[in-house]
Amino acid sequence: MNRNEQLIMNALDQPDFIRLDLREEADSTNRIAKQMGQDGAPEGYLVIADRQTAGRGRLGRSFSSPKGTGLYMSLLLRPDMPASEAVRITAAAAVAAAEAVNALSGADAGVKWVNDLYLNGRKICGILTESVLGSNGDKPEYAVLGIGINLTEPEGGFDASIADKAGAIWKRGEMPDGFRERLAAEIVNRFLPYYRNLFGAELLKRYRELSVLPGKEVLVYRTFAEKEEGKPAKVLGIEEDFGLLVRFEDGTEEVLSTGEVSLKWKQ
Ligand code: BT5
Repeated sequence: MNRNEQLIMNALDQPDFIRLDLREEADSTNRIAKQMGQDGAPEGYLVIADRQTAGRGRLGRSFSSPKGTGLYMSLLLRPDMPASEAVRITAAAAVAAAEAVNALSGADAGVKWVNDLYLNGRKICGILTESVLGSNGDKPEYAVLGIGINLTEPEGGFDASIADKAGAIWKRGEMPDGFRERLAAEIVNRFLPYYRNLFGAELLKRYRELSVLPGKEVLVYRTFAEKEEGKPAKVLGIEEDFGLLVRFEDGTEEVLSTGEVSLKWKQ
């Protein structure tokens, strides 16, 4: 075991649950973990890469993953629940990641529905849960939870395409040694109890407490087409199924569900 592996394993509450695979480079840690799921690996396989050459976001978008400045990790899960409830895994990861970031850095990161963390108005983390259906019914055969976090700003800044929205936990040069490894372990430590109780009240409560959107004005996009004009709405809250309750300008209310809309948060 190298030093970084040791740092992570030593910081885990349940090291026996995790099979750690640390890599210098990956195309996408989610792709690797999905392959492991396909090959029959048990729940708990965790792959972390120092950089990704083809980091993925939702809906074919990409996640910028430069070397040495971020935490890019994917955890293989075999959840015992309907695939339609996969949003709960994303929610559990968002809460766990926000709690871990804040506990270890003293920051005040919040959750932007449904799968992002924001700090000082900038996106510092994106989460991508991919579940693959089995042959029998609605239960996923496996799911992969992918988390990407910007620890520091890359040398020369973020890619031009995300420079106006991306942020990082630390200013360059201020990140403590071993932070990436401690953060990875802390996220897993905090995620597992929520994961084992995805329908419990605590997850919903913490998700609501950490959410930054309630009370805010947003623009709702339904098609993801570049030219679509967002429809202004006010966020009223988070529903029990993790849908987002909004009120449009004409007074109609609607619960938005993940995957169907994207939002622009007007600050
Ligand atoms: C996400 O998608 O934010 C989910 C990202 C998940 C990344 C992790 S890294 C480990 C694992 N392996 C993978 O291949 N993926 C997962 P979405 O909500 O669709 O947001 C994508 C959008 O965020 C892009 O279109 C950009 O606008 C923006 N973006 C891309 N890279 C970013 C970064 N490093 N920081 C902040 N914003 C970024």
